[in-house]
Amino acid sequence: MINIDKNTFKKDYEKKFIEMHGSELSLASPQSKYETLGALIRDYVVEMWLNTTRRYNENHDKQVYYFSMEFLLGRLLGNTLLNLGIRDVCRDALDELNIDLDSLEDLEQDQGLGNGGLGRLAACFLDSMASLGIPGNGCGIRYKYGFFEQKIIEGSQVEAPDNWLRSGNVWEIRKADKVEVVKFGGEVKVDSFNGRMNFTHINYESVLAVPYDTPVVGYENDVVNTLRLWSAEPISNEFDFSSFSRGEFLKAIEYKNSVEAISQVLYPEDSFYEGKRLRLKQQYFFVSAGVQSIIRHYKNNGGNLKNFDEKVAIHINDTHPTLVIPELMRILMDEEGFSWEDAWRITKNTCAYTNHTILAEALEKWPVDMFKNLLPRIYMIIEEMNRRFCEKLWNKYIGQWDKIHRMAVIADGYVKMAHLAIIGSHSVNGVAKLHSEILKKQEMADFYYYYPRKFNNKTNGITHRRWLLKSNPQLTELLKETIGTSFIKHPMDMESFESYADKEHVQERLYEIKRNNKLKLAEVIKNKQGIIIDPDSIFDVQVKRIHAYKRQLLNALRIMNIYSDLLENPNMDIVPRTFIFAGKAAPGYFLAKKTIELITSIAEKINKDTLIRDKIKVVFLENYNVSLAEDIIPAADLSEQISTTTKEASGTSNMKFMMNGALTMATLDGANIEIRDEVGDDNIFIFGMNEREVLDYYKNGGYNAWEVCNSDSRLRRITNDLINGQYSSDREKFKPLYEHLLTYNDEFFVLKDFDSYIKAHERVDKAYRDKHLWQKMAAINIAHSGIFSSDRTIYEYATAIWGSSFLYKNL
Ligand code: 26Q
Repeated sequence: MINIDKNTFKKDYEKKFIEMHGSELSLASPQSKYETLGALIRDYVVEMWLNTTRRYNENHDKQVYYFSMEFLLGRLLGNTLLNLGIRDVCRDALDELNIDLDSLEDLEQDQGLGNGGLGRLAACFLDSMASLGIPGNGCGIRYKYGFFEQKIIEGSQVEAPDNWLRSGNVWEIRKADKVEVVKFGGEVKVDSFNGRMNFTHINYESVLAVPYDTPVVGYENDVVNTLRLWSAEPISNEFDFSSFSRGEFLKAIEYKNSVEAISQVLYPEDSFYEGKRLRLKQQYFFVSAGVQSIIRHYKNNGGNLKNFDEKVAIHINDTHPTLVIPELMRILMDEEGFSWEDAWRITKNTCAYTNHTILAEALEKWPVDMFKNLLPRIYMIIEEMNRRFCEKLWNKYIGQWDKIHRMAVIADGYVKMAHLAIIGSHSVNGVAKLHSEILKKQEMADFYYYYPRKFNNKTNGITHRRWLLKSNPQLTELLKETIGTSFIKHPMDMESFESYADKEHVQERLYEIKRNNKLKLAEVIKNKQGIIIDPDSIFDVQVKRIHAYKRQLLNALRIMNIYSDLLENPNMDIVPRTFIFAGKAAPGYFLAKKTIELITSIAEKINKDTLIRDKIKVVFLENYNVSLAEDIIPAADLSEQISTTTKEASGTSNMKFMMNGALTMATLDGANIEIRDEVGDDNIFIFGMNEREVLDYYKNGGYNAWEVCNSDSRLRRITNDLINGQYSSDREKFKPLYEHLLTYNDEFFVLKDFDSYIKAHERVDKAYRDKHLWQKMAAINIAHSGIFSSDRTIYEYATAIWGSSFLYKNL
């Protein structure tokens, strides 16, 4: 623990300021005050960081490496202070210097190196690993530009680059002495020596991988783990300056640019795969650098590669880092002289894979020609893995060529990454119970029957430190006052809050806290977009990536329906509502962008209609990111989790909302099912088709959107409003959405679930009118949210998959 009092902190801060800026603190800019604070905190952390690393090395603890293309950390200052246990001291000390900690925290740029759920999950996992004292490391890419910045211009999404490193990053340390070299292209020379085949990679292009380390501070436990992100740089001897004088100027620049492109930008694609060569390059780049550096460290620390798998666990976050498997094989065989069999055993015991989606369009597969050309040796290894695997299949499934073809790693001219990940790992997991079952029964059934014991479930979680302690201080206070502080280290203890659910004074407090959070969000919305919203209306929130399967369109149609009702009857007695949306669409995803246009058009129309007297308001908040989520989620009354059943692998915002006392409007999809199981049917609003009905439609067909539409006058009216100029003078504008729903028989069944959605919202209105009932339901949700702490999730990964040692069993 850092033991520091206010006065020492003040002195340290003033000293640090002068050291960095050589000028008077009283005249300083806010940015320089923020940078000083960041640098000071980093100094505090460094010693603990060194100690943690030293202890891991001395104990030869088993290390976990979480490989992920995305880490969506958000801001680090507030949470680092919180975990160090010095946020209050720091706040008081700065107060005395007339500096407001909150406004300094607001100056930090979000570290937005992720698209959505998968990237944020990786960030929550890092926090939980450190807080449980698990020797755990993150490994990823230091994108120069993170996830794009979204601007809404005339109602449409416009993308701008996220230049998050513009003013530097106080949290990272460039480790110039820990660089690795990654090789692309070229050919493989094969010869044999003493009966052993030798593979030599020649004529390749080298890229320098430079690591930047960020400390990951555990909660009040002296643990500081490491997130290592790799940046691509040209190798100076290949970027040969003498070539300039030989007139090869362009070639040299081309080399430099092509290398730097590798870590230039995060692909803004979520749940959709495109066979882009640069993305394959990104994948091999960070995987190769990561695996090489793990092995280098392992050997330097006296480790014997024969028992590598006993001392190292590598986790593969979706298929994106699957090349870990052939890369580890390559190093063990080509560089360390292991036999195929030994290398394979070690690799399989080391690696574990998590699947995050069942959407077919998200499954990665790479064209063989592209693959071979970029990674010739890795391709050879995969070919051999495939050959051996298919041989086993032939022996087991004699004559079942279809099945063997379906399961092969290389087929139809593609390398199938999920198949590679499954055969090369000892564990394959889904991220919620339903999702894991669907993987076993449907998507990966062939593999499940072949390897029944590999498959398991690890329901996702979220770190309650960021999503409760940090983002909702007043609720945290109430919990401390009622049930004590044990829930902080043991989130499952939140369950004892349930006995307070009936108590009127607690209900009152919950109401007040929610109202304060709503006022704060209303202020944010006013400042950001100039819209005034009513804090006494229901804050009805859907924030997440914009995607057809998540069905923002269903939500939009409902609002259109309420609006037409109000136009007919302006005095209709409804509970006032504020509909809040936020989320980014992939830049090339036409229908998602149209959906944003529709929502902003509805907002435009409704918000200026004075006849309905502020009964409803619609807000689309620009540029959804982690920091905005921290403002929105604590202020929500209702959380919209309305994906087509079977499509949302888990969802994690559903857990964040629940923990903050929002009630959930949900289909029985992903982790919503487990939330329902926790709180009971009376404390959640469930609607829509179930798994069986949806799967039946997919299997047997029979969905007819026209029929559903024509038999419901409300649907006829609102679908018509999409094309009759009601929301845009350009009648063509929303026609693609209309056609998607009707002409193309929408595969996500929006119209089919409409009626049941409306009815569920009538139940919401009824419950909300009873203030005590609503707060009681909220309390029950809060009380049952502890199981969705990522501490629980990580505990399960660590015990059942990684075999980690623990410093703290915070459960
Ligand atoms: C793949 C290939 C090429 C380009 C991009 C991609 C790509 C990038 C990101 C594919 C998928 C993603 C992200 C997926 C994701 O965020 N999935 C979500 O993961 C969460 C954590 O498990 C779940 O809660 C969500 O249900 C799931 O949608």
